[in-house]
Amino acid sequence: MPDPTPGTKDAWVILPTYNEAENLERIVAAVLEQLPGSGRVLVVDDNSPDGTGELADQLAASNPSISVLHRSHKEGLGPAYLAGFRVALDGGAERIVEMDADFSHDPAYLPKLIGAADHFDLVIGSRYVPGGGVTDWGPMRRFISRGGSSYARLALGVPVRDLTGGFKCFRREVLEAINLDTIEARGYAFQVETTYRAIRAGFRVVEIPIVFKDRADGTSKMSRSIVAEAIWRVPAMRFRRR
Ligand SMILES: Nc1nc2c(ncn2[C@@H]2O[C@H](COP(=O)(O)OP(=O)(O)OP(=O)(O)O)[C@@H](O)[C@H]2O)c(=O)[nH]1
Ligand SMILES: [Mg+2]
Repeated sequence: MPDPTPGTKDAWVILPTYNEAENLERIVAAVLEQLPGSGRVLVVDDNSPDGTGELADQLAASNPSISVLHRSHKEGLGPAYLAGFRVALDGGAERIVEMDADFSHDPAYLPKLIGAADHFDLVIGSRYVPGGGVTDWGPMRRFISRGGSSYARLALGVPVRDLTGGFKCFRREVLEAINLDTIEARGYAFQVETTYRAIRAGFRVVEIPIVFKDRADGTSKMSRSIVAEAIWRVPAMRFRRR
């Protein structure tokens, strides 16, 4: 039977944070504003030196829709999301959203992203389909991002245009099926790997256009090692036995 109202299944938005004190309170509020009453925000903080974790605790103390997962040290986005996925699945989440905490991913897209998961198993907010894009990035960053997505698409032989993006909504069945325990990727490769595994497992994947904005506050955690990891890990995924 179809859902009575689209996009109202229990949705958890996971916000990984490392030194996002300048953004946290505003991003959490902006996310909750876009979610139905049953929606939740889970902040996954890797012991940020700037106090993001304590700030998140304060927000959680005053709002039952907010929870915080504290991890002892910075390990990259992948392990933070994996820990967050497990908490969300244990908590009964039906839809699990990945999203940056730095306003690069506009919370206004959330209803569309989550709503599309009524008809698809994985919804990708995509910079590289018609209507999507990137603002504020210089030519080098654009080149790395576009080149990275094309590289991954060709190496894996899948039709997805934006494989490295991190604004995605999974139905819980996907995360239950793709064996989270064997995902080791930490950076962009993590985004590629979750999408690739979903496709290989036969799930329906769709891209909906988003315009990605450069962060206005706080500092980037993008590094050469994150790019390097993606370069070797992505082709390795294809040859890995399931
Ligand atoms: N928990 C946790 N969060 C992280 C880690 N690395 C990055 N993040 C968060 O993941 C999100 C994306 O990281 P960014 O630093 O914005 O990376 P990016 O979007 O590739 O880089 P910019 O566009 O330059 O901001 C942000 O919310 C970060 O705070 C990490 O090691 N642990
Ligand atoms: Mg960012």
